[in-house]
Amino acid sequence: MRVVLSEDHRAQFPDGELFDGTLVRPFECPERWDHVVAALDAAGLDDRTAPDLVDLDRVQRVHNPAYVEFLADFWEEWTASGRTGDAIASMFPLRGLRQDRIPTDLKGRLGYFALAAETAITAGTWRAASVSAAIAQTTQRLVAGGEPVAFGLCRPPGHHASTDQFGGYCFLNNAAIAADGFLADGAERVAVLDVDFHHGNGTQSIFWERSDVLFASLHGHPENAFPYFLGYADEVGTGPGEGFTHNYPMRPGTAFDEWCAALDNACGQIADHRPDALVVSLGVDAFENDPISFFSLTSDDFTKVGRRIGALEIPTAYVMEGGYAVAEIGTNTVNVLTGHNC
Ligand code: SP5
Ligand code: ZN
Repeated sequence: MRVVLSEDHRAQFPDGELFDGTLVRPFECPERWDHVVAALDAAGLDDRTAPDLVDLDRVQRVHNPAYVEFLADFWEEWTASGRTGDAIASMFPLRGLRQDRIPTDLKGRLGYFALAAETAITAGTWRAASVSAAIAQTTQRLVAGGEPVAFGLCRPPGHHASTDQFGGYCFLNNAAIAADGFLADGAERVAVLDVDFHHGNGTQSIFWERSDVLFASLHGHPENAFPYFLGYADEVGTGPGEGFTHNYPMRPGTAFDEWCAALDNACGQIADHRPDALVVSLGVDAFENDPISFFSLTSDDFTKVGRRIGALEIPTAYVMEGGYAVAEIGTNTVNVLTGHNC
């Protein structure tokens, strides 16, 4: 299996994550990547490829150009204004406020484009996020070019990022960029399966009105879990997209039997869609010991997850999303990938 990765992810590591009233060391940290690479090594998955340069025209098929420009230019403007610390949004265009005006002031623009306050922008954010998107693009291209399956070790993750919002540790929606890339390369139908513990609100919103990209997500119920305001079972898409979004919210303590029944349903819906390609948002934070999540999948369960996805026999691009039990993230991720091929 081809693996696409880059050391440039290290540029994304803010000083802190806003958590329970204090700044804690970010859960989404560079060692996550190191543990995945170590597990890939141990499993003999050593066919490594560096990403091509990011294709920004394709990124802007998914993301608002003003948002991409904001991310690319933000840090220079932030430091030019005399600030030295990371940027954390604290005011958002919420209920009762104007959403049709983008402020000129930098903190106003920061809040306009932010989804959540836990995710800081730091000096290397654009570098890491744009290379992460490039990894998704290269992974997609390998699969479009005939590889049956490939893995993009994206960091930072992407599935919470919408067309014009960052948050949930995400800036550019790697999975959506890969899915759209397949369409740009001639696919008629694509599916995105999101097995990260958190609802893929960004991916859902990007494809909400479209019938060519089916989106299915298994996640902690929004009444109980981040991102809180999307991911209910009655969200099914709208207009031509109606019936092409499928949500499986599950309650605290959900174990593999229930989770896997949802996966089987989602896989059936994906098979019925007859996609030319599949993108998997591969978060492994459904793991029992994940520090910010509440499902109880075991490391062995992840092998069964990969086996079920592989049984679909659809050309598949895996992109890394979450997973914060750092010591086990590698084993859990590689178990999915090795399960896929057996
Ligand atoms: C890509 C991804 O997995 N993003 C997740 C973002 C979650 N950010 C908010 C974390 C808040 C965790 N609160 C959980 C309390 C546990 N006791
Ligand atoms: Zn997650």
